[in-house]
Amino acid sequence: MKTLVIPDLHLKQSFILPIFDNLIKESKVDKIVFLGDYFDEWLLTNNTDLYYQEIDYMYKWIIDKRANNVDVRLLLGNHDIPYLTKYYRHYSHNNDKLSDYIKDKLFSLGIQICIEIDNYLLSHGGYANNSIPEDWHFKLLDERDINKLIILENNVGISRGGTNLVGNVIWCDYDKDLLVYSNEYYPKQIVGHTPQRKVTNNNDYWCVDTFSLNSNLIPYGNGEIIIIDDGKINVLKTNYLNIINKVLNENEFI
Ligand SMILES: [Mn+2]
Repeated sequence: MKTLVIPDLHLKQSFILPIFDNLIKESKVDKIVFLGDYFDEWLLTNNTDLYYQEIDYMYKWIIDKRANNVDVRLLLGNHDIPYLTKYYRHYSHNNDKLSDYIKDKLFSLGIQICIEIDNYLLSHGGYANNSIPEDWHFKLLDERDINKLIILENNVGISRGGTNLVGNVIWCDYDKDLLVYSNEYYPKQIVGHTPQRKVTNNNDYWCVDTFSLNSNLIPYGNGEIIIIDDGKINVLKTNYLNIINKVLNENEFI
Protein backbone atom coordinates (compact mmCIF):
# COMPACT_ATOMS: atom_id res chain seq x y z
CA MET A 1 0.00 0.00 0.00
CA LYS A 2 1.27 3.47 -0.88
CA THR A 3 0.41 6.48 1.25
CA LEU A 4 1.25 10.00 0.12
CA VAL A 5 1.74 12.40 3.05
CA ILE A 6 0.94 16.08 2.41
CA PRO A 7 2.19 18.56 5.02
CA ASP A 8 1.09 22.07 6.01
CA LEU A 9 -0.42 23.89 3.00
CA HIS A 10 -1.32 27.28 4.56
CA LEU A 11 -3.59 28.58 1.78
CA LYS A 12 -1.41 27.31 -1.08
CA GLN A 13 -3.69 24.41 -2.04
CA SER A 14 -4.50 25.58 -5.55
CA PHE A 15 -0.91 25.53 -6.73
CA ILE A 16 0.56 22.77 -4.55
CA LEU A 17 -2.08 20.05 -4.89
CA PRO A 18 -1.85 19.82 -8.72
CA ILE A 19 1.82 18.85 -8.25
CA PHE A 20 0.62 15.47 -6.99
CA ASP A 21 -1.91 14.63 -9.70
CA ASN A 22 0.48 12.70 -11.97
CA LEU A 23 2.35 11.15 -9.08
CA ILE A 24 -0.88 9.75 -7.60
CA LYS A 25 -1.81 8.14 -10.92
CA GLU A 26 1.64 6.94 -11.98
CA SER A 27 2.73 5.64 -8.57
CA LYS A 28 -0.70 4.16 -7.90
CA VAL A 29 -1.10 5.92 -4.56
CA ASP A 30 -3.79 4.19 -2.45
CA LYS A 31 -4.06 6.65 0.38
CA ILE A 32 -3.34 10.33 1.08
CA VAL A 33 -2.93 11.81 4.55
CA PHE A 34 -2.91 15.59 5.04
CA LEU A 35 -1.04 16.69 8.17
CA GLY A 36 -3.20 19.77 8.91
CA ASP A 37 -2.61 23.55 8.83
CA TYR A 38 -4.76 24.25 5.78
CA PHE A 39 -5.18 27.93 6.65
CA ASP A 40 -3.32 31.15 7.48
CA GLU A 41 -0.29 32.39 5.60
CA TRP A 42 2.02 35.22 6.60
CA LEU A 43 0.71 38.64 5.41
CA LEU A 44 -2.44 37.05 3.96
CA THR A 45 -4.65 36.46 6.98
CA ASN A 46 -7.02 39.30 6.05
CA ASN A 47 -7.59 37.96 2.56
CA THR A 48 -11.07 36.48 2.97
CA ASP A 49 -11.39 35.54 -0.70
CA LEU A 50 -8.20 33.50 -0.54
CA TYR A 51 -9.58 31.39 2.33
CA TYR A 52 -12.76 30.61 0.39
CA GLN A 53 -10.82 29.93 -2.79
CA GLU A 54 -8.34 27.53 -1.20
CA ILE A 55 -10.82 25.54 0.92
CA ASP A 56 -13.08 25.18 -2.12
CA TYR A 57 -10.14 24.04 -4.24
CA MET A 58 -9.04 21.48 -1.64
CA TYR A 59 -12.59 20.22 -1.14
CA LYS A 60 -13.08 19.55 -4.86
CA TRP A 61 -9.60 18.01 -5.21
CA ILE A 62 -10.28 15.57 -2.36
CA ILE A 63 -13.74 14.62 -3.64
CA ASP A 64 -12.18 13.93 -7.05
CA LYS A 65 -9.46 11.72 -5.55
CA ARG A 66 -12.00 9.78 -3.48
CA ALA A 67 -14.08 9.28 -6.63
CA ASN A 68 -10.97 7.67 -8.09
CA ASN A 69 -10.72 5.25 -5.14
CA VAL A 70 -7.95 7.05 -3.28
CA ASP A 71 -8.58 6.97 0.48
CA VAL A 72 -8.00 10.58 1.60
CA ARG A 73 -7.67 11.41 5.31
CA LEU A 74 -7.34 14.83 6.93
CA LEU A 75 -5.55 15.56 10.19
CA LEU A 76 -6.04 18.71 12.25
CA GLY A 77 -3.41 21.42 12.79
CA ASN A 78 -3.20 24.29 15.24
CA HIS A 79 -4.00 26.75 12.44
CA ASP A 80 -7.30 24.96 11.73
CA ILE A 81 -8.74 24.84 15.24
CA PRO A 82 -9.76 28.55 15.50
CA TYR A 83 -12.13 28.00 12.55
CA LEU A 84 -13.84 25.19 14.46
CA THR A 85 -13.99 26.92 17.85
CA LYS A 86 -14.27 30.61 16.83
CA TYR A 87 -11.57 31.45 19.37
CA TYR A 88 -9.37 33.38 16.98
CA ARG A 89 -5.65 33.88 17.37
CA HIS A 90 -3.52 36.80 16.21
CA TYR A 91 -2.59 34.71 13.16
CA SER A 92 -6.17 33.72 12.27
CA HIS A 93 -8.79 35.34 10.12
CA ASN A 94 -11.62 36.35 12.46
CA ASN A 95 -14.74 36.11 10.36
CA ASP A 96 -17.53 33.97 11.84
CA LYS A 97 -19.20 33.43 8.47
CA LEU A 98 -15.94 32.12 7.02
CA SER A 99 -15.47 29.88 10.08
CA ASP A 100 -18.92 28.37 9.63
CA TYR A 101 -18.07 27.69 6.01
CA ILE A 102 -14.70 26.11 6.83
CA LYS A 103 -16.12 24.02 9.66
CA ASP A 104 -18.85 22.68 7.41
CA LYS A 105 -16.29 21.72 4.75
CA LEU A 106 -13.80 20.11 7.17
CA PHE A 107 -16.46 18.15 9.06
CA SER A 108 -18.05 16.99 5.84
CA LEU A 109 -14.68 15.81 4.48
CA GLY A 110 -13.92 14.23 7.87
CA ILE A 111 -11.01 15.35 10.03
CA GLN A 112 -9.20 13.72 12.94
CA ILE A 113 -6.21 14.28 15.22
CA CYS A 114 -4.06 11.27 14.32
CA ILE A 115 -3.90 8.11 12.25
CA GLU A 116 -1.68 5.03 12.20
CA ILE A 117 -0.26 3.79 8.90
CA ASP A 118 2.16 0.84 8.62
CA ASN A 119 3.20 1.23 12.28
CA TYR A 120 3.85 4.97 11.86
CA LEU A 121 1.81 7.39 13.96
CA LEU A 122 0.93 10.46 11.88
CA SER A 123 -0.21 13.71 13.50
CA HIS A 124 0.25 17.45 13.10
CA GLY A 125 2.87 18.03 15.79
CA GLY A 126 3.64 14.61 17.24
CA TYR A 127 3.22 12.78 20.51
CA ALA A 128 6.27 13.53 22.64
CA ASN A 129 7.32 12.54 26.14
CA ASN A 130 5.56 9.14 26.13
CA SER A 131 2.17 10.76 25.55
CA ILE A 132 -0.43 8.43 24.08
CA PRO A 133 -3.25 9.36 21.70
CA GLU A 134 -6.67 9.35 23.33
CA ASP A 135 -9.34 7.22 21.62
CA TRP A 136 -11.13 10.25 20.21
CA HIS A 137 -7.93 11.37 18.43
CA PHE A 138 -8.36 8.48 15.98
CA LYS A 139 -12.02 9.25 15.24
CA LEU A 140 -13.64 11.79 12.96
CA LEU A 141 -14.29 14.99 14.87
CA ASP A 142 -17.72 16.52 15.23
CA GLU A 143 -19.52 19.28 17.10
CA ARG A 144 -19.33 17.33 20.38
CA ASP A 145 -15.53 17.55 20.32
CA ILE A 146 -15.31 21.36 20.22
CA ASN A 147 -14.72 21.77 23.96
CA LYS A 148 -11.95 19.19 23.87
CA LEU A 149 -10.36 21.05 20.96
CA ILE A 150 -10.50 24.33 22.91
CA ILE A 151 -8.62 22.66 25.77
CA LEU A 152 -6.10 21.07 23.42
CA GLU A 153 -5.41 24.37 21.69
CA ASN A 154 -5.09 26.31 24.96
CA ASN A 155 -2.44 23.96 26.30
CA VAL A 156 0.65 25.27 24.56
CA GLY A 157 4.17 24.06 25.27
CA ILE A 158 7.10 26.31 26.16
CA SER A 159 8.53 25.60 22.69
CA ARG A 160 5.67 27.56 21.12
CA GLY A 161 5.21 30.32 23.67
CA GLY A 162 3.07 28.48 26.25
CA THR A 163 3.77 27.23 29.75
CA ASN A 164 3.54 23.43 29.43
CA LEU A 165 6.90 21.67 29.60
CA VAL A 166 6.20 19.73 26.40
CA GLY A 167 3.86 20.58 23.52
CA ASN A 168 0.81 18.35 22.98
CA VAL A 169 -0.06 16.73 19.65
CA ILE A 170 -1.23 20.03 18.18
CA TRP A 171 1.68 22.15 19.41
CA CYS A 172 4.59 19.69 19.68
CA ASP A 173 7.69 21.23 18.11
CA TYR A 174 9.74 18.70 16.16
CA ASP A 175 13.15 20.00 17.22
CA LYS A 176 12.40 21.25 20.74
CA ASP A 177 9.84 18.67 21.88
CA LEU A 178 9.70 15.48 19.83
CA LEU A 179 13.44 15.04 19.38
CA VAL A 180 14.15 15.97 23.00
CA TYR A 181 11.29 14.19 24.80
CA SER A 182 10.91 10.93 22.90
CA ASN A 183 8.15 8.37 23.05
CA GLU A 184 8.95 4.75 23.78
CA TYR A 185 5.38 3.73 22.92
CA TYR A 186 5.46 5.46 19.52
CA PRO A 187 9.04 5.32 18.24
CA LYS A 188 7.92 5.81 14.61
CA GLN A 189 6.14 9.09 13.90
CA ILE A 190 5.52 11.40 10.96
CA VAL A 191 4.66 15.06 11.58
CA GLY A 192 4.37 18.52 10.02
CA HIS A 193 4.08 21.79 12.02
CA THR A 194 7.79 22.64 12.30
CA PRO A 195 9.13 24.07 9.00
CA GLN A 196 12.05 22.13 7.59
CA ARG A 197 14.48 22.88 4.74
CA LYS A 198 13.93 19.32 3.51
CA VAL A 199 12.32 16.10 4.72
CA THR A 200 14.08 15.40 8.00
CA ASN A 201 14.47 12.08 9.81
CA ASN A 202 15.94 11.38 13.24
CA ASN A 203 15.57 7.85 14.62
CA ASP A 204 12.34 7.34 12.64
CA TYR A 205 10.79 10.62 13.76
CA TRP A 206 10.09 12.25 10.40
CA CYS A 207 9.21 15.92 9.90
CA VAL A 208 7.95 16.73 6.41
CA ASP A 209 6.82 20.40 6.67
CA THR A 210 8.63 21.55 3.51
CA PHE A 211 6.01 23.88 1.96
CA SER A 212 6.19 26.62 4.58
CA LEU A 213 7.24 30.19 3.81
CA ASN A 214 9.19 32.70 5.88
CA SER A 215 7.34 35.67 7.35
CA ASN A 216 8.30 37.69 4.27
CA LEU A 217 6.88 34.99 1.97
CA ILE A 218 10.23 33.49 0.95
CA PRO A 219 10.14 29.69 0.57
CA TYR A 220 11.87 27.98 3.49
CA GLY A 221 11.58 24.32 2.49
CA ASN A 222 12.42 22.56 -0.77
CA GLY A 223 9.01 20.90 -1.28
CA GLU A 224 10.19 17.31 -0.83
CA ILE A 225 7.46 14.90 0.21
CA ILE A 226 7.27 11.30 1.36
CA ILE A 227 5.38 8.20 0.31
CA ILE A 228 5.02 5.37 2.83
CA ASP A 229 5.36 2.25 0.69
CA ASP A 230 4.48 -0.85 2.72
CA GLY A 231 6.22 0.58 5.77
CA LYS A 232 9.23 1.96 3.92
CA ILE A 233 9.59 5.75 3.63
CA ASN A 234 10.47 7.05 0.18
CA VAL A 235 11.51 10.70 -0.09
CA LEU A 236 10.54 12.32 -3.39
CA LYS A 237 11.54 15.63 -4.91
CA THR A 238 8.81 17.83 -6.45
CA ASN A 239 8.79 20.90 -8.67
CA TYR A 240 7.32 22.94 -5.77
CA LEU A 241 10.14 25.53 -5.73
CA ASN A 242 9.68 26.38 -9.41
CA ILE A 243 5.95 26.74 -8.92
CA ILE A 244 6.04 28.76 -5.70
CA ASN A 245 8.75 31.09 -7.03
CA LYS A 246 6.70 31.75 -10.16
CA VAL A 247 3.58 32.45 -8.08
CA LEU A 248 5.50 34.81 -5.78
CA ASN A 249 7.37 36.57 -8.59
CA GLU A 250 4.24 37.13 -10.62
CA ASN A 251 2.25 38.06 -7.54
CA GLU A 252 -0.42 35.51 -8.28
CA PHE A 253 -1.56 35.22 -4.70
CA ILE A 254 -4.95 36.89 -4.77
MN1 LIG B 1 2.17 24.95 9.86
